[in-house]
Amino acid sequence: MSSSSQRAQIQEIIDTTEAEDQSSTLEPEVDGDHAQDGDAGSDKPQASSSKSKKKKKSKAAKVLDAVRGKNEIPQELVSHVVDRVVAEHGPNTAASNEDNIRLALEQMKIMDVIKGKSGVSGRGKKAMGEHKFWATQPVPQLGDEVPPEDGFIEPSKPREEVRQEPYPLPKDFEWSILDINDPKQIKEVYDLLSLNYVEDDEAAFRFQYSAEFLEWALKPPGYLKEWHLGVRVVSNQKLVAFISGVPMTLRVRGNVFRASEINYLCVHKKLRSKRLAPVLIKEITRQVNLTGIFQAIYTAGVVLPTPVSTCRYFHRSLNIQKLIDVKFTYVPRSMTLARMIRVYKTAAQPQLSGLREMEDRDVSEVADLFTRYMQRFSMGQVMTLDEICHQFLSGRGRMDEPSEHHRRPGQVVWTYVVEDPETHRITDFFSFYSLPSTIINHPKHALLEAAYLFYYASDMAFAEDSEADSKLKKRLETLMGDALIIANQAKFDVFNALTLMDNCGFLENLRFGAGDGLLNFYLYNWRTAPLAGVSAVGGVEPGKGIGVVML
Ligand code: MYA
Repeated sequence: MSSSSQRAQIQEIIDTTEAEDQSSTLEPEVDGDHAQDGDAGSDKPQASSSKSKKKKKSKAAKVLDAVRGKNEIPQELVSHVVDRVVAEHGPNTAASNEDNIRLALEQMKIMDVIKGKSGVSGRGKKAMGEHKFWATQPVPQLGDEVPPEDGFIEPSKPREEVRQEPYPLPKDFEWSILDINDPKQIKEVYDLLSLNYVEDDEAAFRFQYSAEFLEWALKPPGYLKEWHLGVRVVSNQKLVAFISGVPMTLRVRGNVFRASEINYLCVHKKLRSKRLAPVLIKEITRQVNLTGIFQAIYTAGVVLPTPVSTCRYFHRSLNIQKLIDVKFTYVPRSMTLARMIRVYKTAAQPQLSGLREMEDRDVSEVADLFTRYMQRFSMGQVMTLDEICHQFLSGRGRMDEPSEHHRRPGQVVWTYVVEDPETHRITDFFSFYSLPSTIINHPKHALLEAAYLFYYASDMAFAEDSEADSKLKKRLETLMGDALIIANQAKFDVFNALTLMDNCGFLENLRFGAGDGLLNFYLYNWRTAPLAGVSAVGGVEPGKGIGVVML
């Protein structure tokens, strides 16, 4: 980026922050002026909902033509749905009428665009010229051809050629390297994220990463404190923006390299749309480059140039009554609440014999199983023993304090192994982590307790007979069935999983439902052909392109 365009960006931040400065604090507040600033969200529902309604109307008007015009629902899709409906409900229902089905599909498509899940021209893409920042970065640009070979986009530089001084911030702001070992500073990150981090489209739920979770996620072996980067207001030292990276080894198809996993990019709601995010991204890139690393992986709900894969969230309801109360789910017309509760009830105890919590003594066997299993996927994380230990054990919570409902104080990750009762070998393992969401402005419930499927493996994948595939599918179904039982015992309300790894094979039978949310995977400064996520790519089945789970 040229220094003059960079100056223009900084100027934009200076202009807006001068206004902020007069109010001296940066607490979120909603007022008319603020809404006109293009603030992306607010704590007060009236302001944000009236704003999003405005957006919805104009989008809806644009989209009707697109959906009804050349983007018609294909006849094959309509026929396929008719066949499914007839098979399930018989031929003589209103639901099996072809016109009704076409109309319903059109409405679903319109709703997708209105909710921002897809753009008029596809998946929320902006025209390339509109990505002023991303157009300058070493990432594949939207519409680029599939690369003939994998490799970097820009070559690595020697340390002395990497920019030595931090990128400038407006005069009222300063960079701050956060010390995650200091409980006060981790609490500051927690406070920033819990009020300003990712929300759903309707601003009903917002991720609430706990301080213990952040400590676990931000301190894997070899972490660098310089990659925990904050922006503070000079006058009162308030933390108003954050971005982080952690080191990891990534395999993309046949190439293995050191990379940075970038996460928790967050700008305070009052400083949105001021082009601060690009400055944070450039500064973390500089910090990462200074350590000799030039590649990164990151995920986002938004479509940027250019996803290497896209996965869909699936949700397995556990606490039906609460999920209905908070409108996370609803009782379908064909069901009653009582029946729904019955259908989603999990068994009282796990089913697999030999299932137990992972312990320190299991690390090398789990590492071996993990490494072999991850070869199934086009892209995966390569982990050392220390990393296995960190990812699966260090977030177990305080071992010396009593646990309640299968949850220790401070526990963020649950890892279970299956020990063969005869050979005592570890044949399988699974893990999930706790990531609750604040339920915004709900009179009764404050927190949605969500478990997210993390890594797993089964040695059934290495069976050599012709039945191996279906045996693995069955085994994973049982294994994940037990994960659901444990999550239910630990009082999670919902269990979430993405369409990655081998997940697509068990989601439906275990009664996961497709969610609204898509998660895009990105690689920085690395070119490779698209990887199978929500859909199959080049003969690779859905999910099997992605073997990296980002926290
Ligand atoms: S994903 C989670 C992101 N966080 C949230 O969604 C929390 C709530 N939202 C916010 O805090 C703000 O809206 C954020 C943007 C901070 C997201 N990733 O400052 P702006 C581009 C990348 O005016 P704001 C996660 O943590 C946008 O397209 N870029 O916007 C992974 C535009 O560029 P362009 C994003 O709304 C992060 C520009 O920023 C994202 O005030 C991976 C606008 O800037 C996004 N999620 O702030 C980061 N959202 O004009 C990349 C918007 O070109 C890492 N933008 O379209 C890259 C690798 C770096 C290391 C490399 C090492 C080798």
